[in-house]
Amino acid sequence: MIIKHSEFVKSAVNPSHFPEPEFPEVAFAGRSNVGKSSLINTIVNRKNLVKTSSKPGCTQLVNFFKINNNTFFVDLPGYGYAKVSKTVRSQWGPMVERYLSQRTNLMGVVILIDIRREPQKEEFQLMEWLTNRGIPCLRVLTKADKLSRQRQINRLSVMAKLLMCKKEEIILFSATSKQGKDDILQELNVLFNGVSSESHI
Ligand SMILES: Nc1nc2c(ncn2[C@@H]2O[C@H](COP(=O)(O)OP(=O)(O)OP(=O)(O)O)[C@@H](O)[C@H]2O)c(=O)[nH]1
Ligand SMILES: [Mg+2]
Repeated sequence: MIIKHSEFVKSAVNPSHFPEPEFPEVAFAGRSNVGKSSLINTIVNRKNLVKTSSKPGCTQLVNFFKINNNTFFVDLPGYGYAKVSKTVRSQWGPMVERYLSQRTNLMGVVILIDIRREPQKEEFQLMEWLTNRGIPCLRVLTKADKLSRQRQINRLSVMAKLLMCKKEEIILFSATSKQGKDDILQELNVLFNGVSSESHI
C-alpha cells in the first residue's frame, strides 16, 4: 500500500458518532504508550497527524483518519494505564468493544506489543476475541530500536512462542529508525485487499 494522502476525520466515543462505514478500515490497538500513534504517523509519512506523548494515556477516544480517500485508519485508545481516572478506565473496555463489534467495515486489527515486554491478558483476550469473529490481526513488536539486532531476533523467537504463531507472522517495527515500515504497508495491503502486494503467483 502506498499512502499519498491522510487526514483526520473525527474523534468519537459512541458508535452514533462514528463516521459512516463507507470505506474499509483497519484499527491499531495496544497498551498505552506502546507507540500506536507514532506507528500511524510513520506509515503515513507525517510527524504530527496523530498526537503522541511520552505520557501514557494520550489517546482516549476512538480517532478516525481517512487514507488515500478510500480507506480509514483508526487509532484506538491504549489499555492498561493505571493512572487515568477510574471513569476513563471503566469506559475503555466497553468503548473499544463497541467499536470492534459494530464496525461492519473492519478488515483487520494491528496489535502492537512493546518488544521488551511480555504479552498480557489484554493482548490474549483481544486476539481470541478477533479470532472468534474471523477478524484478521497483524502482530507488531514496537520500539525495536531499543534492542540490538541480535536481541531483536531472540525476542522474536520468544514472542512467536508466547503468541502461538510463526516468527514470519510478527513484524519488528521502530518509529525511530522506520524499520519494518514497508512490511507493515505490505501487510495492510493484504488486510485491505486480501492479496499480497508481493504475490509470487
Ligand atoms: N525509541 C522509540 N520510542 C518510541 C517508538 N514509538 C513510540 N515511541 C515513544 O513512545 C511514547 C508513546 O508513543 P505514542 O505513539 O504516543 O503511544 P500510544 O500507544 O499512542 O499511547 P496512548 O495514546 O497513550 O495509548 C512517545 O514518547 C514516543 O516518542 C519507537 O519505535 N522507538
Ligand atoms: Mg496514542
